[in-house]
Amino acid sequence: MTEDTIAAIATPLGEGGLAVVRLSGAQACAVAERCFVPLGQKSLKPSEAPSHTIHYGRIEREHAVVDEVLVAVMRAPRTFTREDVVEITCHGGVLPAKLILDTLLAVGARLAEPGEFTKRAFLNGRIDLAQAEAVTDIIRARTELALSAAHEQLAGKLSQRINELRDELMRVLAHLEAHLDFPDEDISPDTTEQLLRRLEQGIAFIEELLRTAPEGQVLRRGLRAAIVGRPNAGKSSLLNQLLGHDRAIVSPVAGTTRDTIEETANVRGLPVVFIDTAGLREAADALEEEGIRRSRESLARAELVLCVLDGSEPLTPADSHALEQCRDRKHLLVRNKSDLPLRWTLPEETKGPVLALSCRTGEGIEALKDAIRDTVYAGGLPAEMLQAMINSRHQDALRRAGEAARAALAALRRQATLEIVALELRIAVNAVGEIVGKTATEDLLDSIFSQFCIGK
Ligand SMILES: Nc1nc2c(ncn2[C@@H]2O[C@H](COP(=O)(O)OP(=O)(O)OP(=O)(O)O)[C@@H](O)[C@H]2O)c(=O)[nH]1
Ligand SMILES: [Mg+2]
Repeated sequence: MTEDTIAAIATPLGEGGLAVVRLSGAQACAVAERCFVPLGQKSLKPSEAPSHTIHYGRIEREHAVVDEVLVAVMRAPRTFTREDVVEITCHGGVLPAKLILDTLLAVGARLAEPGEFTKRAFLNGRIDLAQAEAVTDIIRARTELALSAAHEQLAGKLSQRINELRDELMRVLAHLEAHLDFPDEDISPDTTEQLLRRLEQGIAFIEELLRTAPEGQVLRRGLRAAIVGRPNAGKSSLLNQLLGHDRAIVSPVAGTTRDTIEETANVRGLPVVFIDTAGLREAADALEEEGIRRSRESLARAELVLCVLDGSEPLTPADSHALEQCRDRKHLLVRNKSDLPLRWTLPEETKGPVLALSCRTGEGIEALKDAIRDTVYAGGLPAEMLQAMINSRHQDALRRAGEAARAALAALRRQATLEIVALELRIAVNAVGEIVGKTATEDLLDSIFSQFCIGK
């Protein structure tokens, strides 16, 4: 199938040292050749250049110089897209890259759609769908842990598990279908027993993968942690400590923070979005009232609540109110100002440990970071599952697969006709296949690749 040759700027728009314009397709070398003039002693025309070599020269358009460049020539199939790829490295800055792109479009290339290079890598069988998604995860990773998880996915760790699961379900299905072809032969009780066991194992594995979803989500988009408590408890001081710089205003005036402040920090490899909020109390004016309303909103949306109490003063009704607000939420109780004498103990009914710390001296902050990490990994995910953290699309597909597989299991147990069992099992196999793109509709592909940036 002859596809057109696509081109796009692969680096962010803006001033920089270098920029890269990328070409991919059967005509990549021919298109580059129409505007590239080799200059170096050993520089060659792209069509004559051996694969994986770099050539110095100029891009020209109608005999006018566009920019001085290096051209990398990479021939199929050892390229990202498995097609011929030419990468033109030019001076950084908005104009050089844009003018080179315009020139390439004028001499026969087509502007690439978002994600089209990666889509070609997928369509040409170089990577599967889960690996293609890992490319976006790598680009968007905000911590090293998130990055290494994305690299595992790109390397195929998740795909391998998904393929094993699908193969296993397929084998059960093949067995059933063989029986469907010979309806006179009854399926033996032994065989049924074996099929039941294999289905149960498949379902257990689906459930294990589903349990990685929360961790996967946290790594991809960060954990939302709201810092709440009464005015002056030290919420803004805690935010600043966790971020490592003075982001929020701190003052002895109760009601200093009026608006919510969001900032992301790297906590033991997890991206955590901390939200400092206005102190919870009876509002003194309309402005504070709005601030408190926003605090409550943040509290409602947070996945973790850090409830800050001031250890140096007796608890007030406002503290009890804050404690009440987070009782049914995943939360950590923080007793701040441990550099001052402790003036209270918590009532019996307040469950969970209290982390003592001081935002003034920094004492206890590291322990709090450990505690935040533990709230995410408290489920005790086995280490090998960290290599296979699913995203929400995988989660949706696995839920459907699990449902169908359970229906198949139930049908087999109650000795329903094998057609029904096979029907459910086929739904499960297809749903699992969606994850790696073995059964992917055009719509699904569009929705995945349209989320990519142009040039990737
Ligand atoms: N001694 C001591 N003082 C602290 C500590 N943490 C905060 N403070 C002081 O407590 C006061 C209030 O701190 P903030 O961080 O502004 O408190 P807040 O909870 O954000 O207050 P609002 O924004 O008004 O709700 C400031 O004067 C801080 O310097 C601490 O660990 N020890
Ligand atoms: Mg504050």
